[in-house]
Amino acid sequence: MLIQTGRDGLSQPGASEITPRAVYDNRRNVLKLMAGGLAGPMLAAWAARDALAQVARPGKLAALASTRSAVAGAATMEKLTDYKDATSYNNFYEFGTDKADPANNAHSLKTSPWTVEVEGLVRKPARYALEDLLKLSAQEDRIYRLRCVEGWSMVIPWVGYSLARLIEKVEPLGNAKFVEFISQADPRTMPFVGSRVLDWPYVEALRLDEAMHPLTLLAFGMYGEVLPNQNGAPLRLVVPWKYGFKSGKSLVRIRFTDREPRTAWNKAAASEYGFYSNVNPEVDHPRWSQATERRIGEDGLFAKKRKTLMFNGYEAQVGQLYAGMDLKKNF
Ligand SMILES: Nc1nc2c(c(=O)[nH]1)N[C@H]1C(S)=C(S)[C@@H](COP(=O)(O)O)O[C@H]1N2
Ligand SMILES: [Mo]
Repeated sequence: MLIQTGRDGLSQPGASEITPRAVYDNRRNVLKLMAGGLAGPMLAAWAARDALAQVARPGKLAALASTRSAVAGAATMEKLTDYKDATSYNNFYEFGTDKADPANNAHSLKTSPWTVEVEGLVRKPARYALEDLLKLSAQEDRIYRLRCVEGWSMVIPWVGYSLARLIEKVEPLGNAKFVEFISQADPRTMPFVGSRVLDWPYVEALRLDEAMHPLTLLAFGMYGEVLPNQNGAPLRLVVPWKYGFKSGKSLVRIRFTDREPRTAWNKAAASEYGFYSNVNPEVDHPRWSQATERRIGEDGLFAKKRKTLMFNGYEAQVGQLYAGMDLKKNF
């Protein structure tokens, strides 16, 4: 890197000298937008970019090039969870039920070659090689909270694009109402597949309009790199306004249906895990409250719990999807 000497002769360069031209121009555009009242989302996306620039190749996995996203998440201004925490405290039951199991065991997951079958009620069913899915749309940075039904949360910079891009490609038929997301279930590479905790493969599902919502992210990476195995490599869903379990990992099949699918957690305990599973501090889990959460990385002796927000803070963006629904009944 070229060290420039500032105008005053000391090594204090002016801002315009250390800032690449494009970045500088962009900053000016943001200021212009701010004057026009359009800056909220833009500024948030800008902050996301800045936050990301501070974590260079944290996991030393392959870099995944991405662009600033026009879809701003509510968590954009929050402190990112440390990469180490985000990759060592996980739920991925195919590798064990302890939070440390995925990081310890997921090295056996074979992520290449990888294909995703898109099928069911669509005009253009297709089998996509991972490479083709990666190229289907530009990869974007999205900072989202992930809030587990167990009461912990993280703030993660994901890399991916809106699932809507893929859905548009396959052209759902008029009678398609739901989308099912099916995870890999290979007992040779996933030691807990076959255990009795869940019915395998792990299945999650969304209503078609939820799946089409721009916030619903098909993620291929995090922290500027490809996904680590324990976080759902090589591709997963991230649905930021729902409890973490709605975001299926290591997906191999996406199926469009006319009936509400039964999902893995719903099959395991129907009274505890409903189809919608929207983050809702007013609806307790039958065995514990959902009113507060513990942010991973803030768990010192005096760390305060945080209040859980309706729809995990994304109410302005997704509240409309549930207008008129009784969210206590449709939990
Ligand atoms: N295939 C699969 N996907 C899964 C799970 C799982 O056990 N298997 N756990 C879910 C749960 S409960 C949570 S909280 C998130 C955790 O995602 P993270 O590892 O990125 O924190 O993944 C979800 N997706
Ligand atoms: Mo979870």
